[in-house]
Amino acid sequence: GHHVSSQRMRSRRRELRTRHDITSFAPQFISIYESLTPSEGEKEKQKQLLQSLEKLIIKEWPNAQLHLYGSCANSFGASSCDIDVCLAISDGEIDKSKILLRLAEILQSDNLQDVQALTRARVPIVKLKDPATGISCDICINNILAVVNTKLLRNYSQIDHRLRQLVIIVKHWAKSRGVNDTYQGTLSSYAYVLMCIHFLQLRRPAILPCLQEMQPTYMVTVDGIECAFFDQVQKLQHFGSVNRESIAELLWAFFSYWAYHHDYANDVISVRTGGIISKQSKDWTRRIGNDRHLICIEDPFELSHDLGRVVDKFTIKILREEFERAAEIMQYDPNPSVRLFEPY
Ligand code: 3AT
Ligand code: MG
Repeated sequence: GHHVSSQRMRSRRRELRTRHDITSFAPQFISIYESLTPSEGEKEKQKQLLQSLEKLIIKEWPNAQLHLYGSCANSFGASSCDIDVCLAISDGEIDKSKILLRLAEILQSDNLQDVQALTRARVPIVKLKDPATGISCDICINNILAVVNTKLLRNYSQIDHRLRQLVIIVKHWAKSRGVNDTYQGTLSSYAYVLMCIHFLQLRRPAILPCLQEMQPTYMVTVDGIECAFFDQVQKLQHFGSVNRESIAELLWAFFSYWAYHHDYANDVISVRTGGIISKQSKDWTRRIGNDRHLICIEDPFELSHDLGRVVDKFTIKILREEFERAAEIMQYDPNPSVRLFEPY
């Protein structure tokens, strides 16, 4: 089976020349993108919820701070997405479970709905729903690295608007096709964002720079990890403008890369270096415990962390078949912006 399929792939690789009319589909993709982005009204509601949470929390922990992270803060959120909040408490040694349970108590007595403390989760959180706005919210404690990686992602999105278009459409595709669920062995939204940033770093001419390779203007040390990058992105407004590719061409090339060109056996994609590095150099060539490294996506700060480690030998097949399906639709379908998002 394997031999046949790699032969099939080689022949496909020859076949796929950029579709001559690909750019004519850009308006359809742009309108899908626009229908998915949250309105100002929704953003305003999120802000209000954050402010009311802040009031409650400051009463109990006067030195605490609340930070938004994840898709509500990295600019890659679709409408009606949940908000992710990080409660930062720097009181030396803290007992996260105790704080979460106390937090749940406070929220419950303020009439928030569905309050639940998940103290045994990989990232322990309190969940809640605001009855006034219907917005759901997860609160975690001292997950500062997530706040910093959210800032990196947001800063990238401020350089070229095509990143936000690409991510929102790729996430919509992944959710429609059932390949955006780490519990089922497919990839997180965070992983898809890194794949999109990396892809735009590698276009020629490049659409995105590598912020971590530039002179740092932002530096923090979090949990012993130095996070440093150039964050004066207003100076990079024209960085990608030499490249005139439309969102339709980029989607075509993105799926074609992950379907036919990525070297799954040897390569790691690395936003940190703006390039491809080898599995060998990271010692990601063998399975260790449950880490299989079948698709390798390096975290920009936690360098030993492979965002693809949730993927197993069954789900890698599903994922690659979905990339191939998407690439073929982008190549041949008379109406790619419809079939691409068909529920699986
Ligand atoms: P959705 O719109 O909710 O699907 P999201 O951007 O909020 O997308 P996630 O819910 O997957 O993405 O994750 C929330 C944030 O948590 C994103 C990132 O800042 C952080 N994060 C998620 N997974 C990881 C990870 N494996 N390593 C480090 N940070 C992570
Ligand atoms: Mg989220």
